[in-house]
Amino acid sequence: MARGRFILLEGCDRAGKSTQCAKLVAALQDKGHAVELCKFPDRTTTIGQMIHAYLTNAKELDDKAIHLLFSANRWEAMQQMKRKLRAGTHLIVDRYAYSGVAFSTAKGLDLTWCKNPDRGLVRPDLTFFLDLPTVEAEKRGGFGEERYENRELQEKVREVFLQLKSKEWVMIDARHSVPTMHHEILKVTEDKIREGERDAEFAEED
Ligand code: Z5A
Ligand code: MG
Repeated sequence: MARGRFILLEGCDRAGKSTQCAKLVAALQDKGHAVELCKFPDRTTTIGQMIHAYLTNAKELDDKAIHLLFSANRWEAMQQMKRKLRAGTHLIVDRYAYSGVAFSTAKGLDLTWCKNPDRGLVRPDLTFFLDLPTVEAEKRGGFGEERYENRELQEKVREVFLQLKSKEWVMIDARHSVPTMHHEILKVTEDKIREGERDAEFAEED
């Protein structure tokens, strides 16, 4: 059996990551795949509740302390994510370590220091980056409700994201409509899943 694929959707605020993750999970389920959604921060855990209190301005925390909590929130999910991938379940992941590094670096922390706590986490097989200019993000629902939702920081975050960009990232123009983005994301994801299945077949033949 092929290992599940780890498909990551990263990107700017309000770029439609959660919308596209939900549509991708539903479309893959309809096609008979075992697939689950993971979202970071996962606000349901004890660590996630601390992060939520910080993001909604109910709690103040040192910049380094909150950075480490975001990372710990990924580490606490790690064993379960690995188990699911080994069992053949595809994981659609809404934000991950790139968000951690982009936001904290934009706030002024050192880039290498920010990367260190996430070293060793399971790596995505495919990363989409949903790119949206901040002026467009501001026009979308809910912008401005949480701590980081202001233009100056969001512009810096986008700059760091683009600095982190690798040639493997699939860039998605998030100014496009929801169905247009979905069509592209689904196609590339299905290609990646087929590639994994083919690799597993070859491994069995060896
Ligand atoms: N953060 C961090 O600092 N460190 C970390 O390690 C991690 C995160 C993991 C909360 O994250 C904050 O945590 C975030 C980064 C930081 N800070 N900020 N800013 P979150 O993931 O919980 O944030 P969120 O509340 O889900 O917002 P989001 O991710 O920025 O939004 P989104 O998922 O990209 O967009 P959406 O919810 O799908 O859509 C937003 C709105 O736009 C909604 O009204 C949609 O109907 C609309 N929309 C969606 N797609 C479109 C298109 N294509 N056209 C027009 N309108 C659209
Ligand atoms: Mg979201």
